[in-house]
Amino acid sequence: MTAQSNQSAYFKNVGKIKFEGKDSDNPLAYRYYDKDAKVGDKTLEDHMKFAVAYWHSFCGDGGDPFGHPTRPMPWNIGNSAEDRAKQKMDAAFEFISKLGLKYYCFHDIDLIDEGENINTFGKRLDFITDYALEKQAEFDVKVLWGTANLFSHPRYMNGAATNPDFQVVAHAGAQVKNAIDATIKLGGENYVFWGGREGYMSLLNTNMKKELDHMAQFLHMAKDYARKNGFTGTFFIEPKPAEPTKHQYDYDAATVLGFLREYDLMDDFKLNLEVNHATLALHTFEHELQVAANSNALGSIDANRGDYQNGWDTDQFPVNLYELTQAMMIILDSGGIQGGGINFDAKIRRNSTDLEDLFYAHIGGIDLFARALIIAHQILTTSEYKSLLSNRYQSWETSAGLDYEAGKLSLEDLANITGDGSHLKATSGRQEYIENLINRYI
Ligand code: XLS
Ligand code: NI
Ligand code: NI
Repeated sequence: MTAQSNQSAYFKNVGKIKFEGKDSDNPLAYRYYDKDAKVGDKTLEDHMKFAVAYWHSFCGDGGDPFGHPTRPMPWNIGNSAEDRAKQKMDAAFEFISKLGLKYYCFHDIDLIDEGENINTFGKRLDFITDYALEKQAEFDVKVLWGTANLFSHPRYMNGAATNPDFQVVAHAGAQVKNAIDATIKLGGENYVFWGGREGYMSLLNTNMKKELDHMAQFLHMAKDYARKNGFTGTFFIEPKPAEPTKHQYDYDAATVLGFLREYDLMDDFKLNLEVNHATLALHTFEHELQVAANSNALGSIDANRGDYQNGWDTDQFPVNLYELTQAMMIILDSGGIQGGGINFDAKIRRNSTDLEDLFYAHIGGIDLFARALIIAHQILTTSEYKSLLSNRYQSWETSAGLDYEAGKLSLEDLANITGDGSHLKATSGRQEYIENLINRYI
């Protein structure tokens, strides 16, 4: 803890995590994340804007459908919701500042328990956000994004903005209004919508078109309210194909972009892409990044990884350098993340029960991102990679190719140009050659 704070430390065995370089064998040090080091024209810290996810790190207790909580959470005691919320926040800010990070992300219900109704919850949010403002100032920590949890409470079992019952939609609206107020009050840079229950289990009881129209209406109302109240940040939609519903409306990046265009939301919304959600949709993460970047909508990232042997959102911390390097190549080449950052939407395993495990997990993830970014930058700026890629499309630089791209050719023209087709030759895609190139830089 810093000298200013009079709270007792929760992570007593851990001090401030420092950069010690790649030869360090200290498990509680950064080996690659030297936050002030420059990659290209930006520091590592500015490239990545790492955030800690309040829910996994300070609320998740290790319980699963087969077993009880396992996790020691010394902050989770106290007589009142207010006491518990303050202690949790003390632990969170101690953790974030010891990691040397600048951001966190939250759902409304992560900050404090809801209580008996939406009015109680509103008052409690006012209380805990007052405290959060003090902590943010003390530790120089900011909100990357806020959101409302519209999926845990039983009232949302049939959906929130897409609920068949208008009264539930109205309740969701009240909750989002409060969550937007909280985000604005805390200076949040972005606001996220992840549609946990926005989708369906069976089409037999679902009017899909009506639900999609309602969801779009809801997003417009949320955006209008936030703008009216001075919010200048970006709204993000976080795609996920399934879980908890069988068919999530925000299936993947391409689906969400189609939705945003259909309902005229592209000016205010971008995408928050999560690694494990991409792989659940049977895409690579870099595919999702590229789809978003194509539409100038690569807003933010939820960092984690899935498990290739099962089909769940396991939300593990990232460990795969080759895969992450490919992702960072897309991010760098498309001009970077727009407005958001890299939020560790990841949880330690149920049997990781030392308080320090949360540090190891984040240090590993942060170092991996730093390393992947440095390598990706080298590949893009010093290797033959970019020219290999552009050479593959060289034929488009001919006058016929340029005419095609400018829309000046017809199918008859193509038939004339190709003649009898006898001049076509096989051109290798050289995939293995390029795969080896990436590995050389790693
Ligand atoms: C769940 C989502 C969730 C969002 C925020 O799978 O990843 O954690 O990021 O509601
Ligand atoms: Ni997420
Ligand atoms: Ni997820």
